[in-house]
Amino acid sequence: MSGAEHGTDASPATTAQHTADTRVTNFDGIPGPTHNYSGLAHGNLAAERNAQQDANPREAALQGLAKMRALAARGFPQAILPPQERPDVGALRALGFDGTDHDVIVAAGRDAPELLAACSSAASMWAANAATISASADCADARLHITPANLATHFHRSLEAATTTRVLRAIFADDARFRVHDPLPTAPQFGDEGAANHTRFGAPNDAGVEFFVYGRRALGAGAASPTRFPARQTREASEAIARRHTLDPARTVFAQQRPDAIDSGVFHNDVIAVGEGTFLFCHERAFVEQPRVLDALAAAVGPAFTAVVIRDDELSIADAVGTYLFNSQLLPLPGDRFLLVAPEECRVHRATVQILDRLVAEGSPIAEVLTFNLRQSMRNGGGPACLRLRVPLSYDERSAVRANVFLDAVLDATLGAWIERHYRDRLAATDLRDPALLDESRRALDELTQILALPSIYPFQLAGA
Ligand code: SUG
Repeated sequence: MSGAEHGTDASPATTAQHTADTRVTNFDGIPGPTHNYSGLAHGNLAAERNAQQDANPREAALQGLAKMRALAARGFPQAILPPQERPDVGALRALGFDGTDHDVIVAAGRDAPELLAACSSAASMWAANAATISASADCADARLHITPANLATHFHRSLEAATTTRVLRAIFADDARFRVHDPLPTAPQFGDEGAANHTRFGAPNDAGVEFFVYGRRALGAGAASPTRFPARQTREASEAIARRHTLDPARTVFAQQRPDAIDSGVFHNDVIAVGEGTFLFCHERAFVEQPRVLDALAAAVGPAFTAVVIRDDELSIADAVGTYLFNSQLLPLPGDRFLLVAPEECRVHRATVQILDRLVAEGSPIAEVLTFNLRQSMRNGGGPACLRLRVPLSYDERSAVRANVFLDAVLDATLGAWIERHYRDRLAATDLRDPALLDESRRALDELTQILALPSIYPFQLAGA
């Protein structure tokens, strides 16, 4: 791989080159100090299975940082999104707990441990659920549009939207270049889980094709819905995002996830499909009327569009969910081929090993596979693709980001030391009742906002403002 192709700090000489220099930056969420397993996500089989196990927040954060470090070292632009303040004392107060912050936590831990668990989740680490991003090249007003996800389906995740909006507005703070919308109304009809159900095809510099995948229609008659597990993304939400992002309807494709796939544990589209450039890698049971969906994508993306579709007899849906093969990242290599960043689980499962070996050997768009141990996140149903939010940024757009969020060797070392200093290496469900955890988290996050050169973004920082 050539340094010129992938160097992060290349400084193009002319303005024309600047605007033609759009590359996807992966913003990875850092698992927060309260990372734990509380079985909060119905229909997410890993999270349900691992409920009440002991977690290791420090290891979770270090595993995430190790992935970022390795990809940055390969020259892929890498940035970070900070964790959120947890436990969310404001949410507990809204539910009737009163007194000092410590009183609130002690009372919730005693009287409603399930509410304390929901308000303590570090789920904002899964940055693919933070927002839907439309590249400026796709938007009529030539700004990069961002809709923070309302995550309306689960209480513990809906708590993320307000801080996520503040964080994204702090990072993408230039109104001439970026438009950070409010989240959609927080109602089941507009359930929105962000980029986990959204894929952008095409070259970063040119108008792309935006592909929205929803689980159900909320209003009016129509498509079947899953019966066992929730369909988290509605078509109405996806359509609203396409409208507010000023996308070209001719370059926007909508598809429904198969209800039986959701009922088998495919709670987001990124558990069964991943796309980048002109390439889609998916399972044959990803979409309702899949051949029609692939035709629509081929027509919109153009003749270079390639889909590699894995058959059920090669890998069952259960094994796709178990290994998270499709929850992989596709990173561009020279020659329109890709590095697939997969969870380590794919290295030990016979069918996924065979599939990946074959795809690399036969010259498919997947040229190389890199796997990572992300087990702390995986036990809650979060693989490599869940942990990152793709943001296509031109040179000028990247320069407009003033926050110190782009990972380089200095930030990497600083974050590593910060994690070691502040994170516990064991967190049991009962530890959430310890009010000291709130103080530890706040200390850590206060320091992190300094490190990242961010303004006040957390409730505890804003309260005194
Ligand atoms: O929303 N897990 C998350 C995992 C999200 C993965 N993201 C993507 N596929 N993009 C969820 O289901 C579990 C938390 C707990 O049970 O403690 C959780 O919220």
